[in-house]
Amino acid sequence: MIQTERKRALVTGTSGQDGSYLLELLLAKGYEVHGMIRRASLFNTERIDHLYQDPHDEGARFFGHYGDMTDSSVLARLVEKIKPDEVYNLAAQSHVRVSFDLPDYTADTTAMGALRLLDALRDHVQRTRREVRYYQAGSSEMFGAAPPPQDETTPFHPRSPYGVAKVAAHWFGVNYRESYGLFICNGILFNHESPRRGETFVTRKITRALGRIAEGLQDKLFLGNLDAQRDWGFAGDYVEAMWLMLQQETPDDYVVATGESYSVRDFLEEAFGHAGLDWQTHVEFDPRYLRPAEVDHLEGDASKAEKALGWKPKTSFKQLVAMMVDHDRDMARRERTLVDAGHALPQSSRD
Ligand code: NDP
Ligand code: GDR
Repeated sequence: MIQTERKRALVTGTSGQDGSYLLELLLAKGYEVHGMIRRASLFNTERIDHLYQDPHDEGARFFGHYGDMTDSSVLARLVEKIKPDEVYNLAAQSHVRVSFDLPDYTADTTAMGALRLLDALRDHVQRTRREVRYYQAGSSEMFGAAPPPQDETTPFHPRSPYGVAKVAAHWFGVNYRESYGLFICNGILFNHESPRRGETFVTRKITRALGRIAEGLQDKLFLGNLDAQRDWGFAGDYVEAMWLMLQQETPDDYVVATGESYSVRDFLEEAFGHAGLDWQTHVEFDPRYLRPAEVDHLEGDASKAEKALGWKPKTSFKQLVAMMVDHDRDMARRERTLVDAGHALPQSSRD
């Protein structure tokens, strides 16, 4: 019997929201997956701990490696050592408002990091003549001020250091594809959320606070601009589009979105409504959460992805909100039990 070799994937940003869903997808498809993890003084792998496999075990298919997008030598070493068939570049300083505080670092990880990885790939492919397929995690933030609906032909007009860095990473990808014939796909993904979403993004900030409010653990939620409109989908659906892009005959760039947009106020209405609460009695304005330049309205047209990849979102806005609220109410109930048992929980100020 002919034994076909397993596909090997290298994923940066493995410990993030999308990394965790992509890891599940690739492992379910039989891949050997190598995840790049950056060193932190505390464990930062909570989202992927359930996927941990002892590398000593025969049959282990997930392997973690220390690395950082700011360190070109480790990127080159990982590509050489792993010899991946597919590379998914998900690592980034991904918080838009924080990118105004950390513009240099954001550009270094998000734009230059992508370039470093592409360069490692280029050397590897030129030397070994192997085909390696590369996915770049681009963002609707690249469209910024361009009016909706946005698709692959919409000109970019980014409004933050993060958006500008993602535009650079996008064009580095296009340039390396055109210059060196590499198989590079740029995904242009609109906002996607889940119960694993970082707690400082607005959807999760709302559902976490809502759970705690329902359990009497906090009373107020401070937010910035409630008028911004976003096209929110479910992260679990979106990682499938990433994988599909790399399975095509030719590399291309695709918008991935639901085609519907809602304001932050709509999200509050839907989330608090699902829990039978009135958001207006709990939400207060804090100008700290305003951005120097805002992106007002994102709504994607993903018809190209539907036609070429056969991809469509499976989860509706209503289902997404309910999933996040139910998860975070459950989390708050557990927190309540600990508090009732006399454990004082520290309040996080990182919002
Ligand atoms: P997260 O912020 O949840 O995850 C980002 C990941 O990048 C984390 O694993 C993080 O590590 C890692 N990382 C950050 N800086 C570095 C660095 N210097 N070196 C190595 N790793 C680093 O983002 P998401 O999972 O939501 O998004 C994945 C990618 O998709 C990002 O590039 C994001 O910009 C992009 N994107 C996201 C969208 C969304 O709506 N979620 C939409 C469009 C694009 P650690 O865990 O240690 O912090
Ligand atoms: P975004 O997501 O900037 O779209 O980037 P975020 O959830 O941070 O903001 C969405 C909108 O909500 C408004 N907002 C607030 N945002 C936060 N974080 N905190 C608040 O208190 C708050 N109040 C109002 C914002 O002004 C904004 O208009 C996300 C990230 O995942 C990027 O990495 C990704 O590329 C894009 O989505 C697509």
